[in-house]
Amino acid sequence: MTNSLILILGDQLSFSLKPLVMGNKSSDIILMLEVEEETIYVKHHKKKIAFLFSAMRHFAAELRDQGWNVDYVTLDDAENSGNFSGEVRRALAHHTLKRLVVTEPGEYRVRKMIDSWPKAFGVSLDIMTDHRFIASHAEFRAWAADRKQLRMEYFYRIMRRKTGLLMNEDDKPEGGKWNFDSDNRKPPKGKMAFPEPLRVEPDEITRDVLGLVSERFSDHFGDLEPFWFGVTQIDAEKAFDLFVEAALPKFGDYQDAMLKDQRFLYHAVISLYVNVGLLDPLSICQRVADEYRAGRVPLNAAEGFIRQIIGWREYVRGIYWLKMPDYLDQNFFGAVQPLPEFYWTADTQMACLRAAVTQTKEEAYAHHIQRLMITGNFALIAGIDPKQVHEWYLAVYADAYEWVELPNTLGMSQFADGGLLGSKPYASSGNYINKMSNYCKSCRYDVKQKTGDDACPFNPLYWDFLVRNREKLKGNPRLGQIYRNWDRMDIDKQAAYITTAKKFLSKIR
Ligand code: FAD
Ligand code: DLZ
Ligand code: SF4
Repeated sequence: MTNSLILILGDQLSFSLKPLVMGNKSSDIILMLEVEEETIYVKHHKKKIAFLFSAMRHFAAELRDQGWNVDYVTLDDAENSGNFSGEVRRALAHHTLKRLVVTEPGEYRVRKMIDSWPKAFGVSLDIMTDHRFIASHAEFRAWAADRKQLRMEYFYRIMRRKTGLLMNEDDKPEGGKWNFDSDNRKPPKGKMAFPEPLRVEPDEITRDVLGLVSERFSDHFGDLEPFWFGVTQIDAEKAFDLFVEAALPKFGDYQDAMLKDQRFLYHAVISLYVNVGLLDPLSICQRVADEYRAGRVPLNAAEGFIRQIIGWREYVRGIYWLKMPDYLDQNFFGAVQPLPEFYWTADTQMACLRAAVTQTKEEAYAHHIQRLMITGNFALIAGIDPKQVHEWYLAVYADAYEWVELPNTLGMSQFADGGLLGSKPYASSGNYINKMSNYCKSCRYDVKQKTGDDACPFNPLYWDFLVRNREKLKGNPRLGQIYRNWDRMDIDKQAAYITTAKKFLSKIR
């Protein structure tokens, strides 16, 4: 093989990458780049930048230990041009190489950039499949091709069969059902003990990165310290072990629960590691299936976890690559309101939103139901421009990369694709939040009040959203009963809902 420049992107920190397995340590050069453009195309949370840079630097050091020749460009390198294209051009010239090898990138934007390089730089380019995913783009396209509705559940069954995870010898799902979601909706009750995710003390490499981030990104959202994320494969595996031992048995039962003083509950807090390659998705699912077979975790927990990874995670990636680039501009409801300032400041009297945003600011983490039913739900029913909502989610979470964030935000949470991902919008009144959390107990608003100045804003906004978008939603069979309830409502009550909603909306605008 000719000598090659092997580019490894920030979310490709896996030793199993095909270019690494196939490359030649004595003749190839690995290129890793810290570039300004990637940090500011949305202004990422400080903790997210620090996590990525430190994980990249640790990975580069491990590659060097393994005997690779690594060209690592730091952000503060005086020659750094600030973007992938400029740095690849510089490296090709500097190392006098004519062949470039990359693993397919996660994001469409980066793919377009890479596709332009052979012509721009006069090199041959080999884009290798990212085998860390279970379904290839071609497989997903083939599955999607002859379907009117692309429901995750059916795709998930194919992934179960393909991987053999939680399958019996006769090719039937373990426990006789594919999905135990209905067992995963217990509200939090009484005194419960919660494990904490692994916290890793920053080492010298991380401390250097923290210095750099604090100096260069002081105007970005979020608290840089305390910084406790793991930054190596070993750290990530320890974090996963801790989750499996301490939280996984209850993961299923309380997946939808929310508590004011418990930020992680029984969630894994591993998405940031999986998404950059420090944990392998299939291996962790195999481990969870083994735990079930050994009788250490119940089926609803094991199935619930595996579904998130080989179901949802693979499915949203498939949707992203199927629908980009048009997907970015979807806005089914024509929502145009700006993102309220409290998404950045947490300065709101709504206790649920205050808690979710404060936690996001401090940890660069919120669990799924906070993202979907608090920040997402509010943006949906308040009519916020879905692109602004998307850019917020992409910036503020340590695990956010467009391929996974966009379908979750624009599709699942904002219904901006008109129902490709979900059969109905995830819109709810305060009642759902009150049932699944303890936020309402300490809120200035009253969740039981439907209208007036003290009413929980989710209550009138919920109806205002449905009424405002009736033309678009009236054909949805899952909303028929809800619209009938509205139509049966006393006209004064209807008017009070709409007036309260409009008054609230004008206040936050
Ligand atoms: P757990 O609840 O413990 O779940 C275990 C794992 O399953 C996660 O680590 C993750 O890898 C996977 N997973 C769970 N749900 C999903 C999902 N819907 N899509 C993809 N993977 C999933 N996840 C991201 O990884 N990056 C994002 O940018 C992202 N943005 C989101 C935006 C919105 C509006 C919503 C509603 C969800 C988003 N999710 C995103 C999905 C989910 O919220 C996170 O994966 C999860 O909260 C991560 O925390 P955890 O590791 O504790 O997950
Ligand atoms: C998100 C991110 C950031 C903040 N910085 C870098 C970087 O400096 N270098 C890098 O290789 N990748 C970075 N990333 C990830 C990329 O933006 C991009 O999301 C992935 O490469 C997916 O295509
Ligand atoms: Fe949120 Fe409404 Fe409950 Fe307050 S009362 S915490 S705004 S759901």
